[in-house]
Amino acid sequence: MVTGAVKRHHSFDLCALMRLPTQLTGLLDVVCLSGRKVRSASEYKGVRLSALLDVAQLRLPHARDFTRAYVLAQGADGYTVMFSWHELYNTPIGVGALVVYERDGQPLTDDEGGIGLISTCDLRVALRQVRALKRLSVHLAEPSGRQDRP
Ligand SMILES: Nc1nc2c(c(=O)[nH]1)N[C@H]1C(S)=C(S)[C@@H](COP(=O)(O)O)O[C@H]1N2
Ligand SMILES: [Mo]
Repeated sequence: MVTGAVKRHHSFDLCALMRLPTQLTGLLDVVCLSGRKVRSASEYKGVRLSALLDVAQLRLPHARDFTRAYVLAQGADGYTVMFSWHELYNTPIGVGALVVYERDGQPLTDDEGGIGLISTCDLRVALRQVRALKRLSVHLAEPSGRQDRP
């Protein structure tokens, strides 16, 4: 489930997720870009996306390459959203970026894949909500006209 530029290609099933420190969202309106409210949930339960990355550990050619690292989160249907390392570790977005497995005290339905992702601090939450989360992959953005370092 966590692949790419990481030291440990780690697969988190529901049990493994439940062993990590949990976080609850509180009341959350899931609104699409159009302003349409997809749903209103009183609570999601999950773990921080950054906690999963901490377990997998970034694999970087140079220590400072985390500055150009980003994560793609992909659903079973291919729907993909992106988070930068900075967002996750250096802005409030990271505090609210959760891999979730429960909504309103109930496990996510099979249709939702049992595991999802939600970015609760986004202005419009529905866009970076991934149903049926299948894969997190870590990448390094390639700067154009890059000079070789000594
Ligand atoms: N896997 C997956 N997640 C997705 C989408 C999708 O097409 N596939 N669409 C997004 C969009 S645009 C919206 S508005 C919400 C819709 O939420 P729902 O499908 O949980 O009702 O899901 C988001 N997450
Ligand atoms: Mo949407």
